[in-house]
Amino acid sequence: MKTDRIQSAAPKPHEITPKEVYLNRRQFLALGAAGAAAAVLAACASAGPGAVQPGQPTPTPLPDELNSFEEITNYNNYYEFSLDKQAVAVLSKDFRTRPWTVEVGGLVNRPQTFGIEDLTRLFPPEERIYRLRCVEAWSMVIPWLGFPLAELLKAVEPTGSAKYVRFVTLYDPDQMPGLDMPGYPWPYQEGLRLDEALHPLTILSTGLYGEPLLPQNGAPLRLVVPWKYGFKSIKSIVKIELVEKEPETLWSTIAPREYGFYANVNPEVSHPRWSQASERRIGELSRRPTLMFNGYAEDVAELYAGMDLSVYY
Ligand SMILES: Nc1nc2c(c(=O)[nH]1)N[C@H]1C(S)=C(S)[C@@H](COP(=O)(O)O)O[C@H]1N2
Ligand SMILES: [Mo]
Repeated sequence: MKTDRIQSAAPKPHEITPKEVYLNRRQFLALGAAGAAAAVLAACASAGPGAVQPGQPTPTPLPDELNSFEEITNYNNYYEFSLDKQAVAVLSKDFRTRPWTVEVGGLVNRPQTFGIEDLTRLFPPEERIYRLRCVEAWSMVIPWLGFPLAELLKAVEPTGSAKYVRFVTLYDPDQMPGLDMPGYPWPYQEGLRLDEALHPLTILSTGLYGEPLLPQNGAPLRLVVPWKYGFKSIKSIVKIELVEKEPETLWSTIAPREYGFYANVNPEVSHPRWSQASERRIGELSRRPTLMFNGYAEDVAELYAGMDLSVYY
């Protein structure tokens, strides 16, 4: 990815001095749901599914600060490499992210295979600062670079029968030592309902902190769905398929009671083995309360109108 294409003047990881720039942008862009929706609406002109509910500001009980580049790139869940979060960076160091193609097909009028360079040329990355809340109850704040998944999906023209989107990670035992582990139905797969996939907050990320993604964060292309538990944000994607039925996912295959298809962040619904009411923000000493839909309720709650959120965990 050519970083000179990036519009935002994002600082390099070692240039942390312009933090105010990030903090100001953060307040506007993403962490306040209203700000994010306003930015999205300004960009899209039409009130899409992310429309702001007037008069309902999202309560932000504690200020959010960006996690450091070092934190974001050295504490990773990427089971294809290791279950040890601090070992992933080293084990994935030589992962080959070029050449790389992403096959986009299924129930679409214009199936296409995109080279990774085609994607960043067609859909120039923009900055999105989002919270990432892992189902294990830790969290970070990450300045992603990426583009709305909706733009890619529109380019392939989903047919009327497409209802879900299925995502698949690369399966390469030569490069991914964790694939030897028994008990995991590789390749890693995830899915979204089509309206979730088209939501303006849903992005495909190609970078963070103004730099191309490193392998441990899912280079060269990973999904980011900020209101869902982190396991939905599938890494190193090689295939995106529009389908009619709810797709199987790796985690819901292994433990359906623990990792449901929707996996919306919900402080009121406990994981069977621990509470989800609070979280440990990496770099902080005390826990902070977990926010409904990870703080993006204003933008996304309407996607689930009429659904019993305690059941659709
Ligand atoms: N292919 C793949 N994608 C994955 C995972 C994984 O093990 N394999 N882990 C998920 C989980 S549980 C989380 S919390 C996030 C972590 O993203 P990060 O390491 O970039 O912070 O990636 C998600 N995407
Ligand atoms: Mo996670």
